[in-house]
Amino acid sequence: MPQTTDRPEEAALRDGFRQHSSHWGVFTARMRPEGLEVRPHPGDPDPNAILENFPAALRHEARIAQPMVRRGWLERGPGPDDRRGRDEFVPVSWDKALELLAGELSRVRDRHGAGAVFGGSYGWASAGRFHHAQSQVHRFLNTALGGYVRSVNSYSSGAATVIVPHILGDYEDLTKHNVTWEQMAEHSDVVLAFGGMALKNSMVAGGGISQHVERGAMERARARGCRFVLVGPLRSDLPEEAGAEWLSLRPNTDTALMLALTHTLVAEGLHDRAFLDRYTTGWPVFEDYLTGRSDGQPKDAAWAAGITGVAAEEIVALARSLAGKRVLVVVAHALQRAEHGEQPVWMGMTLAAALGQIGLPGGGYGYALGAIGYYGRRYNAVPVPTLSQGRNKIADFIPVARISDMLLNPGGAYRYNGQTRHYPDIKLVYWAGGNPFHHHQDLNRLRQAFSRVDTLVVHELAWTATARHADIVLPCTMTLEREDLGASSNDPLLVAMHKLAEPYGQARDDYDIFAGLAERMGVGPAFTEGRTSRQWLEHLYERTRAALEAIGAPAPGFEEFWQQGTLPLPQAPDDGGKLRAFREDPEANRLSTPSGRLEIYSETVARFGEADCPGHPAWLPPEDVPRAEAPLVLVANQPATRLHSQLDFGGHSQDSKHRGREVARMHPADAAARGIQDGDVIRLFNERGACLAGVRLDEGVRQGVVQLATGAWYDPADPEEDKSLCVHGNPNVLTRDVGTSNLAQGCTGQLTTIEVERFDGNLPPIQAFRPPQAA
Ligand SMILES: Nc1nc2c(c(=O)[nH]1)N[C@H]1C(S)=C(S)[C@@H](COP(=O)(O)OP(=O)(O)OC[C@H]3O[C@@H](n4cnc5c(=O)[nH]c(N)nc54)[C@H](O)[C@@H]3O)O[C@H]1N2
Ligand SMILES: Nc1nc2c(c(=O)[nH]1)N[C@H]1C(S)=C(S)[C@@H](COP(=O)(O)OP(=O)(O)OC[C@H]3O[C@@H](n4cnc5c(=O)[nH]c(N)nc54)[C@H](O)[C@@H]3O)O[C@H]1N2
Ligand SMILES: [Mo]
Repeated sequence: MPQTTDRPEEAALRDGFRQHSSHWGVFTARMRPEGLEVRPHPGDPDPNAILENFPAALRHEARIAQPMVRRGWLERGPGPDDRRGRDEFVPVSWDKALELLAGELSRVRDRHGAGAVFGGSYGWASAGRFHHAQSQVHRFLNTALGGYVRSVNSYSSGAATVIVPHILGDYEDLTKHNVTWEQMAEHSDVVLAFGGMALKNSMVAGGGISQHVERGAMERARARGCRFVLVGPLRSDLPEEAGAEWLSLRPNTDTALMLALTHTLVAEGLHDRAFLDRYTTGWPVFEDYLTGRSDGQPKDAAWAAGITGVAAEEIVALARSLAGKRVLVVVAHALQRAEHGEQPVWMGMTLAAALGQIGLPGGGYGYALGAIGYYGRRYNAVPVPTLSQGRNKIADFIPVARISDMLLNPGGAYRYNGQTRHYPDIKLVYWAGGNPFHHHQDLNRLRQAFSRVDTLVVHELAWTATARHADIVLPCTMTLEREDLGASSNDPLLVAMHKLAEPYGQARDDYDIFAGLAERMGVGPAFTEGRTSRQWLEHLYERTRAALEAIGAPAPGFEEFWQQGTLPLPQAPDDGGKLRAFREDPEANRLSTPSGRLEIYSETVARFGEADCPGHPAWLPPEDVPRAEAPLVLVANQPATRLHSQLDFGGHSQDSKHRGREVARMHPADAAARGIQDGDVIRLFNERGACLAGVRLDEGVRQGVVQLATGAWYDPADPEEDKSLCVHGNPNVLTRDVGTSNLAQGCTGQLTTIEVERFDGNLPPIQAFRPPQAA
């Protein structure tokens, strides 16, 4: 029996539970004959049900048991081949697989140079800081080849990452060291949330967190009298306890609404002129645009009503109600994952500036607050462990979401952040820790793109569509099968991630796979530095330990930490970061923009001369708008029951499916017009592709909108066919593969236009989780 004096953690550890961590939270678990038993961290006020995907996933047949090589590649050697994703696989030994791959890497390096290898390898992989697949693959390619073509920015925030340095300063300062949940609970009068702050999203945090704090904070703010206004197409984007007013608008029209709110403030003299004068640059140019002096069109409420579908009176009333209040303007990542995604980011900042609250506690601009669990918190006072990736001698890169463009147009020109660049000629693509068949748009085009390379190498723990399209598939362990260190820069706990189970089949750690390859390529010691995995953990831990010791905090040696299972990390004060300091003294604490101020007009951006991203925030009508053949807007947002595509075969994710398919939601009126009933299976389609999904009718979905989360594994009815129907519900067969603009070239996967119909045919089986045929 546990003694009552035990910390709950200690009691749990004594019962055979071991500490571990994941992007969906810290937990303890133990292996039993009946399977894995998982318990969330006892200190977590709002534990995450996504943890429930682990038990069924651990030994699921979707796991990859042994190295495999695609038959066509094995028989005919490297080269472009449209059999990828259609061919059989031949099981091979590890020795054979590593020998083949070491030979192919050397061939490509010697014949074409490291600049012909794409090692961007975008993806979330797993939470441990050492077995971090992306760091491992980059370190390996740097060591073995001298470098690789990388990718920059993210699918999360492709547009924001590029525009924010021009207009506000450091992106991390804005997202990770700014307005916190604590400040909101205590100070905000109004939270105006564009795209909301759904609790399902903040349940996830890269590197893992021990406490999910969002739910309590919104409750406390509301109890104090804070008003929440949700702007967006789905009522569920703010939790019930926020008690939010729901302002439903047409997707991708927020910039027009923000302009009209600002217009009303200016027209009625309610904007904060003193703030604009002291802290911003370029307001007069923008004001000419806002009032219509420069283009003849005032961006007033009547104008915006026609674009957004929100009544003019409602816009005016909202604007008036904001003036003089401690307002926090929140803009979700989702808004910038769309055509002209730079504009809502820029206009959100401009609206917040006009309200004059930037830099005050609980006020100003909370870009992406609530999107991920590590935003809106205090920063740790000590660095967390990270693996060095070495030096990449290849300067070439692509904006991450331009992967298909790159593979389909070697040498082709494109614009990015003021430059004209050219796509490299890629022969070999190496992926470890990501799933392009989850994250990329227009999957039928991606299939074509992957058919152009000589060789596609994938390390995976399960048979994702990406693994199925590879030439060489190397099975890796999942996090539960190895030791690691779990930590995030904004969570006060370092976690000793203990091994909970033996590797599945012949799976190996990414590190061991790369160490074996490095040895065969004559660079073994340079890659491993002579360390075992355990020795690496001790080595990486030391940096954090030394930093703790330096500030006089408890700094146990590795063994003690490892037995203890967790180590508290001190945090920096909740001081509002650079924006607070800037407000207090804009001369001493200049922002890192060219002017040192918030740039409402940017000379730099104007000089780039892009029609799709002018020198100040502007309403730019999107190309992809509802029309006769595609009258509905698809919102392809983040899934509640898993992280992206990870462990879609796990219990919690599977429980959320309907007749085995992902569930879409639509308004009852749109359904009735198409003879669709709750619980039917529907076909969603447009000129790029089609997929099936179960359907739920929901009045919390704006009319004209269909919501289908990402993450159902791509499952073509007939892989031999081009544009085959995805029978499972992956929305990326429908989305468009175009950049946000010539400025950022970010991902635009959140929205597209579609039609839907009831599916009355025989329901094709779900095959995505069955291992492919082995020869
Ligand atoms: N339409 C549309 N598309 C989107 C989005 C959207 O809003 N709409 N959102 C985008 C966003 S924000 C993101 S971040 C991306 C996410 O895209 P990804 O990060 O690519 O998605 P994940 O499913 O997390 O892929 C991680 C993969 O790593 C594997 N993995 C886990 N652990 C390990 C490991 O230790 N080693 C190796 N080798 N592999 C491992 C998992 O099995 C999984 O297949 O998707 C983007 N795509
Ligand atoms: N459970 C879970 N949580 C996650 C993830 C996950 O896979 N699962 N992924 C994580 C990752 S990597 C990221 S980057 C973040 C992403 O964070 P976000 O991009 O913010 O998350 P989404 O759920 O894609 O979108 C949030 C909401 O924005 C709304 N929206 C879409 N278009 C518009 C629009 O034009 N205007 C307005 N006003 N609203 C719009 C949609 O209704 C949608 O539900 O989420 C993280 N959190
Ligand atoms: Mo993301």
